[in-house]
Amino acid sequence: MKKFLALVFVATLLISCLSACAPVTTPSTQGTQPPAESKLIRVGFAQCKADESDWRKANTKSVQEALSKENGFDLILADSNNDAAKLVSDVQGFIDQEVDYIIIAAVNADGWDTVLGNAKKAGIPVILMDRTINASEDLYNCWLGGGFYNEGVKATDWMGKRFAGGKQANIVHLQGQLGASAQVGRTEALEDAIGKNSNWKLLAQQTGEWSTDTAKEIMASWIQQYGDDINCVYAENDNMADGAIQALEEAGKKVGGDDGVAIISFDANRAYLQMTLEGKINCNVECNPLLGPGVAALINKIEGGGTPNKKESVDETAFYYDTITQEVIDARPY
Ligand code: GZL
Repeated sequence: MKKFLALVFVATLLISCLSACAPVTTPSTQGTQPPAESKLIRVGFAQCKADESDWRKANTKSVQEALSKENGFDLILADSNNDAAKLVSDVQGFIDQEVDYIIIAAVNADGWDTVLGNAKKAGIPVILMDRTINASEDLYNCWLGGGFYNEGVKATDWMGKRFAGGKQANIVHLQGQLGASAQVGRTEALEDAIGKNSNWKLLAQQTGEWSTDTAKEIMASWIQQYGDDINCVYAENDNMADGAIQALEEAGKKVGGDDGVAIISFDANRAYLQMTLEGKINCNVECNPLLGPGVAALINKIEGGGTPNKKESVDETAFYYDTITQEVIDARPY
């Protein structure tokens, strides 16, 4: 009998051990279905020009991915082709369609009072993404983007080191599309720094319209005019910095590095961080285009009855030819 009881005890112990080790099977969850069409939050997205630059492509993709049907949104994209008047009429079109929210990536900082007044009358919340505008703060719910003036300060701080000890800086300045807040902020930072440094001289300034080809043509004409006097290019985005580099190299000029024409750029897209690692771009200041998740969070906060801060700027950094590494670049999301 004792043997029998011992066997039962061991068997019981063995069964309980085996069941404790068995994999825990979670009940199979139904595939998550996006909400019914009628439940989706309809969002009108007025974009400057969806494919204008590497930055803009990454920005457009970020919004489309974050405001997907799976995430509960019905996103309608309007592309103004960088035409400020068309962008305003695109916003009016969203008001007429009675969307639930409007996102604006403004081509120009001016010209917003009337259409935003119409959005307010229609009770449609407006979120400014990326660019700021010159309009009363009660005409939009919030702004999410980069600090353009501070980006420019990061660049001019580096220039201060490059041209330390009174070394002459002869600068050519490729501006973004005139009137865009990114252009305004980055230009103001350079002009303020030039005013503070008597050894800095602005040889030429012109908009390259954010475009590689336009910047290349302008830079080629400046090389004809100023030749070897040019020792610094301040380009307000990566695409224009690339155009300037192409023109300089085709003219046989040394670019970047310790003793070439110093190249300043903005946006820090991956391909141009590679050029920074190669030493062709000396200082590349980040401007984060991945604003989609932040915009989706702002809309969800308003949907939930919350009030977002009027301004939410994203953290940004800068990269330098003599400290950047391939590991840093490989870890970057764009
Ligand atoms: C910056 C963004 C600028 C980029 C350019 O937030 O508005 O516009 O720096 C883009 O590349 O065209």
